[in-house]
Amino acid sequence: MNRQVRHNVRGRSAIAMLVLGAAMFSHGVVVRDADANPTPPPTPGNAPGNANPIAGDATQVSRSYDGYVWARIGVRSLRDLQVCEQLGQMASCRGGVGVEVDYIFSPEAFDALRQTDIPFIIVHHDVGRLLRDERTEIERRDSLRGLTFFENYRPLAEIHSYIQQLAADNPNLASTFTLGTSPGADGVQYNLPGIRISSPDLPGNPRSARPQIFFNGCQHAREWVSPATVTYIADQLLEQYATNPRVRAVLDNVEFLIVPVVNPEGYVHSWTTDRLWRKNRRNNGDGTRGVDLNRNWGFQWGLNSGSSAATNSETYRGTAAFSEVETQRLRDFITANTRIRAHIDYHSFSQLILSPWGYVAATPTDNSVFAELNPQMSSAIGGVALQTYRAGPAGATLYLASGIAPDWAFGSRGIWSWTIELRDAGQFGFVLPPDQILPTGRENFAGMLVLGEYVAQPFRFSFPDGLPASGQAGTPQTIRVNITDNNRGVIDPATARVLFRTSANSPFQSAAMTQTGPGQFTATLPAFSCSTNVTYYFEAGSTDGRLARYPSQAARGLSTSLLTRTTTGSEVEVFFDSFETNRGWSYGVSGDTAPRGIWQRCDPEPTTAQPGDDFSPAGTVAAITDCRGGAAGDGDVDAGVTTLLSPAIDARPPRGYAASEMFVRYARWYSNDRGGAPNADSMPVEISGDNGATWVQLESVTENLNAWSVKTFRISDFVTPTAQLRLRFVARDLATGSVVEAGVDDVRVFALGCPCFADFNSDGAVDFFDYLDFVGAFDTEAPGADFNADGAVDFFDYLDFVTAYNIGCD
Ligand code: 0X9
Ligand code: ZN
Repeated sequence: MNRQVRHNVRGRSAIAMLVLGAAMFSHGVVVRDADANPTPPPTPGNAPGNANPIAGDATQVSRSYDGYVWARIGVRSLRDLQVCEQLGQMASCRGGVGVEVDYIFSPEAFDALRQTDIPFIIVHHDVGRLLRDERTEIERRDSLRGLTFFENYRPLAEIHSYIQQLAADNPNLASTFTLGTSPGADGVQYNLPGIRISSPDLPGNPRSARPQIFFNGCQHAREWVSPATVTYIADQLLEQYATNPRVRAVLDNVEFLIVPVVNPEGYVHSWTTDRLWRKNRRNNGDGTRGVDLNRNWGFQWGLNSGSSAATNSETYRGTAAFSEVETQRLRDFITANTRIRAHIDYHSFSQLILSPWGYVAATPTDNSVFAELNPQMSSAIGGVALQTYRAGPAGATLYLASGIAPDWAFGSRGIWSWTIELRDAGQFGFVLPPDQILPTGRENFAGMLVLGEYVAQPFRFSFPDGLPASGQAGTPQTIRVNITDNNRGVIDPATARVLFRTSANSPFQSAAMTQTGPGQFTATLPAFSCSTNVTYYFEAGSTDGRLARYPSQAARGLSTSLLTRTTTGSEVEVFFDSFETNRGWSYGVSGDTAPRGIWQRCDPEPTTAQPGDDFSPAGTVAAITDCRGGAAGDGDVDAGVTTLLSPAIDARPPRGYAASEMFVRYARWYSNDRGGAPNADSMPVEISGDNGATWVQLESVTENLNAWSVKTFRISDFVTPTAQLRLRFVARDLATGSVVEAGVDDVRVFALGCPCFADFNSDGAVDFFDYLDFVGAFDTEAPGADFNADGAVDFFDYLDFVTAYNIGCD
């Protein structure tokens, strides 16, 4: 039905299309190639002018989208998606249930959509008009005097001659190369030229040894800003080499390989015939055309989640991995150039930076480079014209797509590889006005420079224990750092250091790292006072004077390029019981069913299942399920449960620590693997915030350490830390014949936070009510008014309180 509808529309607007076609020819937008090259298709290797747009397919007419509606669908269900797939053509980089997806509908299909209850908004009422307006604007710009290359969209031949010219103008820095040719379905041999850019040889640093970065544009024909952007990047690398020290430093250490159009036949088709064409032009032999090149790569190729086996689909993956000449040429090129370390495949639209994986909603096992660079590229791009480019793993951030270029590059070749979706965020989509080419190019030049600087730098950093997000007040913190060669890096160990500061206005201070082995260092952050926010980064220099940093853009003032660490207070104890005295625990409660092995407070005698000593360093007593020794099964829990129940504990944050987190910690012993029916039982440990009315499980102990083990829990993860907190340990022998021995010692409740004594009423805020409360306490000489804790309530308490109050707390 869909096809039928489209056919009718095509028939109805044939005249309009002829007019449009004639207009195109007479204005010379497309025809320039054909004029220059009117007869047979050019031969392989003949880069510019190789695109004869109308050769080989006499039946082509420009496809009209007159009256077609571009709508943004709120896809609520798979059913909504199926209906839209039936009726329209996806015009979106986003897809899936629960998100907005753009579709283009013929007038008839749009009527049908309106009959459904599927929610949508109209983005453009008449796509045909949008495309005509675009064409008019391109032609108007073409007729302007003094228009620069990047102020207009350019047909294939112009892009190719432009990179030829760039190379010719910059012979020391640039040369062209080709991936070979790709025979078009239209009979034209399309060349796949690219440009190679790097500084001339330097002493000890020949071009031929530098790591390479590969950029390609235009896997998808209609995404015109993509080839424009990568051509702009080539242009600006050459343009800025002499004046921009960052560009020069990158070109001194990296070689760029840039191929603007990897789907040339599709690109030409989008100029001459169907502006919204996506795939290549493969004749599928069933009346349909085109394979989606970005579903044809040989890594996780062929998954139905993320590609289609249907030839008429926009994401048709082809008959086999690398079935298409275009992807074969790319594969062979990447495989042959073993120095390629990084790659970006530029697309439009949606403003996204997408790292692997695309075929699954997961990150690779080693995601470190992507985790470091994604946010830095995003903020570098955002810093140029305040455009948001969200960054993340492709499958999880956007939608699943299998057989895509970056998955193959990273998964099969270990190349750090991204998809970047360029402008815009959905207003014009693929039909991005030409005045946005330059801004898109500029912001993406800044983004790719982050990658260039990363590949150029002499070292990579890694952290075997991870990076701390917090540290304790008053205690220096040591971090293990591994520094390995990234690009000809020979480390000068004296230069390895950590830099830190505690306020954005103060300069960074630094501390030298200590070398502990080859490529192994430790960095130590000094002690900070409670609640200090520390920002820091790492740096190391090579013997040839180059610096590497982690995060790599740390010195460039990007907010995403500094590590942060908060400083927490030390533990402030509010309850501690080592069981040396009787603090009111219940050793067995009513309702318990075990006849033997009941909890006791005692100095335990050893068995193979029971400790011979308590846990406390000083002291001898613990809570134990029957302290008697002997054989393993002597005095163990038998035939039921026995409960150790705490008294009510005041677990509220202490005065001055209202904003703290409260924790409970205990040492416990558990053994259930020493006799018959081993591992058949478990010991629930539960917590109550309401004096035992209701209980929440902290843990269910099954590990048979046959040793004391210390456990810590944040109370608020389970219950509110109230004045009536209770704990219970339920030792059970439910399986017949198993040996169960349990013990508990050194139960502690403590606060972790930064003291805030000015918060006199302990409501978590320092405000005028604290002042009133203090003055009230002071006037009545209440004990709390002894603010400096010197035993007397006097004027010095008042002064100290006012000082603390004026400083306030974070
Ligand atoms: O679908 C694609 O190939 C890319 N989007 S586009 O609209 N330019 O065609 C995105 C591929 C990124 N990878 C995943 N989404 N998994
Ligand atoms: Zn694309």
